[in-house]
Amino acid sequence: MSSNQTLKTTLAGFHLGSCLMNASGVHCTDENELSGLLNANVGALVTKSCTLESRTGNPLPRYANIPNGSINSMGLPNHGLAYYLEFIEKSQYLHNKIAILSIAGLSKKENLELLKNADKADSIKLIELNLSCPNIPGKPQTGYDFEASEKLLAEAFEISTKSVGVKLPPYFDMVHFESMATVLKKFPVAYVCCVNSIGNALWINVENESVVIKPKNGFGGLGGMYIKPTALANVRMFYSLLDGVDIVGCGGIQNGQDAFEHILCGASMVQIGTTLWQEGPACFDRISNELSTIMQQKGYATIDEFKGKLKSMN
Ligand code: RRO
Repeated sequence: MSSNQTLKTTLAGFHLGSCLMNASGVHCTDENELSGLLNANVGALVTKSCTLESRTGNPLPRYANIPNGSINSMGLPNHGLAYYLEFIEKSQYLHNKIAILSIAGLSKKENLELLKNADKADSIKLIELNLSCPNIPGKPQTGYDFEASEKLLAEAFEISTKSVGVKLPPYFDMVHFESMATVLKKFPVAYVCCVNSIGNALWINVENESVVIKPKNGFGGLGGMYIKPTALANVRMFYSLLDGVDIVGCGGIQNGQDAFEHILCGASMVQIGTTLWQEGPACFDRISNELSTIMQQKGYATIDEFKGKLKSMN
């Protein structure tokens, strides 16, 4: 990295050394993976979304790499809240990075219980409430139900004294962007992460005329290159609609240019999912270098100089 380019950012008031981090679900389910992120070139890390008790998740194979992307139906496999609380407690004074706890209860009641328990842990500074898991058979994505989202957030912000951000599903309709923004404006959300995988996609292996993952007859969350334009649109819309709320961009970031585009749309931080799965934590060095080079070529010393500054044509 060139010495006068910096990828420093702030997220929910926390000053971070880099605007890159993992996307929840990738390289963050067990302690080994999480430790790998503590040692990686990231400004923050987020745990696998957790439930109160551990879960084995959906049957294998439940993740497949596809050309320039991924499809998954993991089904929320995780070690349970206590495991992630313990990891964050142990690592809180290490490595100068913030560790974000991601939670994804299977009901409002479970989400509130997760928040109540996390509230007792001093080491927890920031929580990502996942409103968008697409892979639990029979459970809709909360973020597509605006009334349910509002009810959950009302009680969540009543219970929690922590900073709480939300991870949203992708939206595809202007009315839906506005409906969710109207809900979010009622609460002191610490940040908004756009987007989770595009739910219930289907990838086909033509050679054997088969789906490529086992759960849900092959339906799963799509990640990678295919979702970048949708992710950018979501980042841009929520950046515009939610004045002053930090946006975290996630979706289709394979290289420094993709990260640059997310920041140009308004992201303060970017999460890497599919690329991290495929390359491991070394991807953060590569993408940091590529982003710094683009910034240098364009004469930007900090990300704040271009964050949100996407130009319109009129
Ligand atoms: O575990 C999963 O199946 C999963 C989750 Br919780 C999520 O939020 N997003 C995703 O693509 N997979």
